[in-house]
Amino acid sequence: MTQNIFEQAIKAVIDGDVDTAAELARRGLGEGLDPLELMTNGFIPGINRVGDLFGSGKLFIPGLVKSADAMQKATAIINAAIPQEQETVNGKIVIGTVEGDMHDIGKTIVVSLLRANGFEVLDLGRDVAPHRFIEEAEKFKADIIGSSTLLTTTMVVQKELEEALKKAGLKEKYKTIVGGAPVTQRWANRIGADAFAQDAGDGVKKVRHLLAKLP
Ligand code: B1M
Repeated sequence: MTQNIFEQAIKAVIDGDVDTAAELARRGLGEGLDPLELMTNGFIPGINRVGDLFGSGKLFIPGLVKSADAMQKATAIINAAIPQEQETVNGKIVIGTVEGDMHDIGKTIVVSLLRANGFEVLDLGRDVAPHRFIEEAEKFKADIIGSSTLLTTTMVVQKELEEALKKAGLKEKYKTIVGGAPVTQRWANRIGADAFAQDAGDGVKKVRHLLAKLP
């Protein structure tokens, strides 16, 4: 039964079927499935398959956009169902997708899970320039700046953010965390980011570690 719903979710995303994706998200939650499990075993493998099809020239932009719409609809329904921690914990994070990059599905899942764990999060959305991450972090009195990127061509903006922080004399003030499909621990080390997270759950874990290191 559960396996069946995961398979249907994968198919709905590949087909770019927004209504079915939404219905499956609601049905899965209604049947008591854990929101993250539904995402991890159903919708995320679906959009990853779409990425593979697109990458190998078997799917084109209109199909990619339809699948992204189905994924976004399901993600919005599932994110809204993640139980929220009532008490806020100490820790403020500004997070965004870097300049030049419009991919925000994964970043939005990370934001939801951080909020669900009681962190205060300012979501800057997508296409965020390094100077804006810094300005918003200053205004929000953030502890951590998180950046996401899905394009290999925009990974460099994460490096520019580190450089901008150093130039402004703020590198010691903020911890930084980087993520996104092409991002690795090796990349984080190379650019001087304080942490890398593989997925949303890992993001929560790494944010906790970073906060524990703050003075
Ligand atoms: Co685009 N796209 N796309 N796309 N797209 C990729 C990334 C691509 C790999 C597809 C492919 O070719 N196989 C490819 C990039 C290739 C490369 O860079 N080498 C690509 C391309 C080429 C493009 C365009 C250039 C296509 C074109 O127009 N010719 C264009 C770029 C536009 C732009 O940004 N300037 C484009 C556009 C789009 C859509 C708009 C149609 C849509 C995005 C819609 C949206 O996000 N609102 C889209 C989609 C959906 C994808 C794929 C298929 C799926 C991305 C996704 O949502 N994954 C993607 C293929 C792929 O990645 N497999 C692809 C699901 C999501 C849950 O995972 O984002 O990795 P992810 O997030 C994870 C972790 O990475 C981590 O946690 C998340 C949850 O587990 N994580 C963090 C992410 N951020 C984090 C931050 C953290 C911590 C963890 O701390 C701060």
